Amino acid sequence: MKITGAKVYVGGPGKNYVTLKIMTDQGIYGLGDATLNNRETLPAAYLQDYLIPNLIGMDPRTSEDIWQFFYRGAYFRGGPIAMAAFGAIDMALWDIKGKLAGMPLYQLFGGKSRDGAMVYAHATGADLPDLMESVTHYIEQGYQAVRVQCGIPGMPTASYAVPAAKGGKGDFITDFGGIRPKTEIWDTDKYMRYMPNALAEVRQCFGPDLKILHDVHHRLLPREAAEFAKAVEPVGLYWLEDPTPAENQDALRLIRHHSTTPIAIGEVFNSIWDCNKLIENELIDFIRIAVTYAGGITPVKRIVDLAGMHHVKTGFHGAPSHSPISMAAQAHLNTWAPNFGIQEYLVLGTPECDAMFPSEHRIQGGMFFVSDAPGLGVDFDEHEATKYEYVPGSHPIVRLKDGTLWNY
Ligand code: GCO
Ligand code: MG
Repeated sequence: MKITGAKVYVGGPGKNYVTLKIMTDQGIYGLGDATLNNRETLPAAYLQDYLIPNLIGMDPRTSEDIWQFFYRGAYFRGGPIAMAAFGAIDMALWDIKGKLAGMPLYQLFGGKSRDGAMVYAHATGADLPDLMESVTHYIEQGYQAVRVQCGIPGMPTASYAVPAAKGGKGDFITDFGGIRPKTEIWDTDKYMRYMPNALAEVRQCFGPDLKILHDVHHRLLPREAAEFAKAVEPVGLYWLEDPTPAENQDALRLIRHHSTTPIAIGEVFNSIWDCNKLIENELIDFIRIAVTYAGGITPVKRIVDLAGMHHVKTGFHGAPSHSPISMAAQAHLNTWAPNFGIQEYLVLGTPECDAMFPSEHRIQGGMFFVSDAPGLGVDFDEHEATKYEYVPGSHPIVRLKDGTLWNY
């Protein structure tokens, strides 16, 4: 069996999805997602200029060797651009393998460990009452878990995932205003004073059963993160996400030493080497890796197994920048993983998105039910895709009030 060709498409309804289609001499094709939010043209170029010319003629069933060929063969290992490109190839090869076997991918991993996988949605508000409304909206749809973010009184600008004005939509992670970022102004003291009480009010309002998650989005220093994690202990968070950047990983011990609040980290990691120490030292409770920019199903499955040995559960990244293809790859892993925790799920089931990526996967009552179609179980309508063009966008940047650049 041979790969005869591959195409890359950039664009989509409201998002620049990077979609890879790998064709074979047996008529079976595989699909992969290389979307790297706000840098979409780069994995696409890597695929087009270097990887696809090498893929032609390879046997798609040798997915492990192909992964090693590209990863080791690059010499300069890792990085989000390369790993997103390898990730798309790997997903597409697993898709082909599943179609050849006539089985959904979860069967190739070891079968079902559960029927539905719990997902969480993003509730947000310009202020606390707005946030409460947003949480209510998701609870009414049957969600058992909700990530909560809200505006902070006196904060100079709206911050991560929060609308600027009441009633506004705030969960954007891409500003399509071009490649020059807009600026957010951040004040740690105001956040530290306000947010623990706001989270306590959410708990009080919705009772003990709701799983409440909160994303600090890398804004705190390790000591501040430890103080915050301790302060929110009575809330009983399901997780506290990215309390501090995970570059200096030893610093995370400070959080562990001062609190039992569960910690979720990993959405910006690209390989097992970014998280093996965090997992082995049991400094986190959830690993937030994504099958796109962590290099595909092959390496992520190894991370899931390592995590399982250390009581770390999965909580794969699922920001709206992921296409239904990588979300399906993660859904198959979620169906199998013995140490599954939760899945962030934000691919909005708009008619446009469903038309571009038809599938039988479904979300009901805050649970994701994977379809039994062979492979990933998602198709790609190339004709639909031609309706969309690449739109340049960027993440905001963050500054402190005195102008110092901070972490988005
Ligand atoms: C999340 C993330 C995202 C990121 C985004 C950046 O938890 O969903 O923090 O919202 O900001 O993926 O591209
Ligand atoms: Mg996050």
